[in-house]
Amino acid sequence: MKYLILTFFSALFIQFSVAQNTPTLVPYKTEKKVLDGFMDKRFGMFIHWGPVSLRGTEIGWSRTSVIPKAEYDELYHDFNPALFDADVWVKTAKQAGMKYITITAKHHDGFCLWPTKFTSYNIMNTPFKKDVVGALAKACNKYGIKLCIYYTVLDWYDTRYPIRVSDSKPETTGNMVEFVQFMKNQLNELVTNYHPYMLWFDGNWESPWTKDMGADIYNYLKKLDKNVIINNRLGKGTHKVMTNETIGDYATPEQEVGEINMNYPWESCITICNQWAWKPNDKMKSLNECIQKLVSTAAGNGNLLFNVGPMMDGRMELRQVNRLKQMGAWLNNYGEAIYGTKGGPYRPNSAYAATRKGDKIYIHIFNADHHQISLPNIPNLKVLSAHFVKGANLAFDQNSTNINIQLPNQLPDENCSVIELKMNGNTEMIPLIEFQKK
Ligand code: JFZ
Repeated sequence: MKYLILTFFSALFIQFSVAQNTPTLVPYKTEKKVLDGFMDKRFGMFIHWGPVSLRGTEIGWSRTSVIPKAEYDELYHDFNPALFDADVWVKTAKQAGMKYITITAKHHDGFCLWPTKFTSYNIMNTPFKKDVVGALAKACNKYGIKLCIYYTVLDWYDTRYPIRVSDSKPETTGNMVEFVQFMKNQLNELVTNYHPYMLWFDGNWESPWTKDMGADIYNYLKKLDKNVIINNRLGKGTHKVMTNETIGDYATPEQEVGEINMNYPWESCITICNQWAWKPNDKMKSLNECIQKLVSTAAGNGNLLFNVGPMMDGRMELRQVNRLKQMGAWLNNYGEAIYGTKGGPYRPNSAYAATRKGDKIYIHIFNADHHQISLPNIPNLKVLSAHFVKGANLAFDQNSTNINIQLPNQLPDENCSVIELKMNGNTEMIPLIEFQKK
């Protein structure tokens, strides 16, 4: 009887404390200066990789729909990327002008690229037997690149997660209390062992995941490392913008350049080819498209997380590496107009984009079919000089409605030429202006 009463009261107490502890608010918030530092970086590398590269189908999503799941789940026994070299990946990112790398430590298929103690479905049980996340952390440290970790909240492999295939109804066999504890254990390993700069959550759209779970994880992580940056896919709602349902520090538009937004941080994730994971003969974006994505993102005041899917042997495709190097070569010339700048003051369009820093405005030209570029005037500021970045001075005139800049017959860069306008005062507070129609 005594025991029964005790059980009754402790059950009540547990109930009560669970209810009390359910965090609907996020008491911790990443400091603005930490987020500003992140946004100054502007360009990062997304890497989607795992045993699925043996088949060349999409990571996570092809399980069941393309590859029978019993077969998909056995692929890791064949995963032996003998030519994986973390230094080569990190050097490739560096040569591309990227400042951070985000690796899929765990995607929707549940496979873990680090030696986690909490599931045997991990890299140490492949013939490869090497800690991929650890090797990247070390190489990133060596080359001054920030390591970020992608970790999805859904897991179509682990039976504690109640949904087995993408959009089916929850099964009754799952247990989200146990699953969330498993996540915390794994996140604790990741944060403690690799000290990631940022965590990139995903998979929050399925019904077992709630906003409160997101807030609980956010607070848990912030207690482990108050400076770790967290994307907005930890709460609910759209990824594209920040809403009341959002938990996290910044918005994550996917496969599109985000809208210009000076109010909160954002990062577009876009693939260099079509698929996230490697696909043989996947269509690759032209250099022109790649540079436009990068410039339009920076001009909208956002970052670009540009995705590469390495092959099953551990190498990135040569044609993709070469494309990245071409982007790096462009950034070598025009990086001052990208890194550490703000977007605007003009709203980017398909012909022009703008960035600004201090008393400078950079005008990026994707295509100009006139010998003059005519910008709406900026009231109360005077143009002191105009010249191509790393190039010739340009004739200009300024009146109450326009700033007109004369262009040569041939622009210096075939993908995107950049003009620096030096103004007689700070440009960073200028409200958004529309470019005129060409
Ligand atoms: C997600 C992942 O599923 C994808 O594999 C990749 O990792 C990307 C960065 O993020 O993309 C999504 C997100 C949501 C849906 C589809 C793909 N959705 O709701 O259908």
